[in-house]
Amino acid sequence: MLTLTAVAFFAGHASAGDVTGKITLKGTPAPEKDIPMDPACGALHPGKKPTTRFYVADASGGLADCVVYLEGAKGGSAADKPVVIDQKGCEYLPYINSAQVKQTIRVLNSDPVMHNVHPTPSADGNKEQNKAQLPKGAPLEFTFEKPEKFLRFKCDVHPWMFSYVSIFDHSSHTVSGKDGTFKITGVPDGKYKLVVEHRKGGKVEKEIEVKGGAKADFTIEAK
Ligand SMILES: [Cu+2]
Repeated sequence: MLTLTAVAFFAGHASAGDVTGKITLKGTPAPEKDIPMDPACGALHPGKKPTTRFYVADASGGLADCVVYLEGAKGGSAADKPVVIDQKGCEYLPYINSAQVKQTIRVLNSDPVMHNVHPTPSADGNKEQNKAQLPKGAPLEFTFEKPEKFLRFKCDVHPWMFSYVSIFDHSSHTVSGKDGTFKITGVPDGKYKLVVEHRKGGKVEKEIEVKGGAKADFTIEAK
């Protein structure tokens, strides 16, 4: 009986799989800071005090909002769906995103207030733009031509509003979820450098070998 691997070999197809793992926060970061929202935005958070979102970890230490990618990966699947960022309660959701070059980044306004969406890229070839968006206004769309880490979106009306989108020229990237886990799908067999970057906690990396998949866990130290 042929194993699946043997079938793939005889069919002449290289094998591929998912790269998965979990990122755990070590140590205790400084407490998040209260955001002094204006009354119109503050009213969208009844009974709550919005805070910064520098370190978002669950009870088990699983660290969200880490950008995870294969360094130097090539090509991969086309990014046919947009990355969607909402403005809700005068915050950008999600706070951390990843996208491919030329992939549509669609920014919504679910708020009853006006926002002004202002990406401020730093890589040559990525265009700074600045667009007002009416309350519950039509979506705005952005694309970027060059790879860039943590490309900042800000709102010129509300100086506390930020979102960061890391742009890649390949499809092997993702952002860790609420429980700190991640999954990069469809990675061809081979050796790679798997990199985890947290905007405040910095960068860690591991050499991995994908053979129909791979698993690697990481720790980020609070700074
Ligand atoms: Cu705003």
